[in-house]
Amino acid sequence: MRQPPLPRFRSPLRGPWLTATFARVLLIGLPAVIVTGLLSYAAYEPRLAGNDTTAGAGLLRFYLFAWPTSPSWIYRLTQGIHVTLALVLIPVVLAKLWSVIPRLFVFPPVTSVAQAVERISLLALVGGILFEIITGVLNIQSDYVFGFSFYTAHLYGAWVFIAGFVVHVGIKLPTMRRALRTRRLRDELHVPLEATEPELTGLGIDDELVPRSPAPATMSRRGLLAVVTGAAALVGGLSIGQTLGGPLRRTALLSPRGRSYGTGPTDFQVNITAATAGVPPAATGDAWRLALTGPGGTKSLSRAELLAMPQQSYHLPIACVEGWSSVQTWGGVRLRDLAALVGAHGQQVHVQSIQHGGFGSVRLSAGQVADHATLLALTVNGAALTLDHGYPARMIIPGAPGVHCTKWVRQLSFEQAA
Ligand SMILES: Nc1nc2c(c(=O)[nH]1)N[C@H]1C(S)=C(S)[C@@H](COP(=O)(O)O)O[C@H]1N2
Ligand SMILES: [Mo]
Repeated sequence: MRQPPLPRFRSPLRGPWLTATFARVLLIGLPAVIVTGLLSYAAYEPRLAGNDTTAGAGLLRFYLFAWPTSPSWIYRLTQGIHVTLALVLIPVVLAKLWSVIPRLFVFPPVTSVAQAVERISLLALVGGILFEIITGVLNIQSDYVFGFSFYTAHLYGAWVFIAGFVVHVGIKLPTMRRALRTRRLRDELHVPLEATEPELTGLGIDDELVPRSPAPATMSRRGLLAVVTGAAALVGGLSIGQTLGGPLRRTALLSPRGRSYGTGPTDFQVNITAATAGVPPAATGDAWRLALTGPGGTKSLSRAELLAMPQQSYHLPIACVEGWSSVQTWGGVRLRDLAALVGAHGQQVHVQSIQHGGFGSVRLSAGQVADHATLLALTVNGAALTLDHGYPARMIIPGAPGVHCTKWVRQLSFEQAA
């Protein structure tokens, strides 16, 4: 017989129904976070050389499909959901962890093989989700404080978490459903503090969550649910503005890149400034030339020559992995027109920036090169690009993650699609 929890966990609110109530929210929300997260990985076009530098990823470097260029807001949507929903769910995750704390202290910890599997899956689940929350939040706060790559870490962490999540749901789904049948949420919302009693035991559902010697309630169950819901709504409310953009950007108080930047036509956020990227101002001056290479040879174009080519303009978003996005009107030359100048048709491209390292190099798929709206942008909102937004020229690719919209482009090498 397993020992019930230690007496120090005395909150009368803990119990299988409460845990199952949080679980139900996570069961709906977390799969959406997982799917949009895996889509975000796919959006990086990891099969193109150099785009995914995850060391030793092996099977984890999966390839889903060529990331589409249409609709142009696709990554803005998937990554907006990924970041905002994950942030909103943090209070629910913490509340659910709090509700099951006594389980961590049950002794002996393991009495059967099935239980050993459950315990290990819990380790992956809890460790994985805490790791993903910490790396994710630090990333959107632009604090790349760890000594490893965020992408690598968040991807490995995701697979550990997903494995734990799948096993946990498989084991616990029946328990959750039985526990949810023990009370109705609607009824519970009418129970005031004075009438708040511990959940019933002896129903054969997770008795160890219910305290043996409960303390008097200091908060009703509906009060706790209101606090958690309120916290989730607050986090969501202070974050969503960074994805929606426009005037709402000012409300994104939790997002460092979510607020306004500069004035005039180029008043929108800058991810990494030219100074931070180590782009020497001289390299972007009048001597700058764009180098093109392709099967038909090489070409070198000045900014004036680029401006003399047919110009297109499109209203397209930059959608960063960090969750923020901004939609601007970009003007410039079609990438496929540049490809044609060096005899490239149906080829992919290696984009290189003046910036060395960092996000200064990316490969775009043949589909991205061929899209009519993929631009080498020279202007934004009718004005010349500013240095921090990528002057003399930057990539703008519909539907792609912001990180592929390389700034300070110096070379475009068209190559045979892999
Ligand atoms: N050369 C270079 N290009 C870059 C980056 C960079 O650091 N270096 N940052 C990328 C990222 S992560 C994003 S989200 C967008 C942001 O564009 P913005 O700074 O104009 O808002 O630029 C992309 N292009
Ligand atoms: Mo980004």
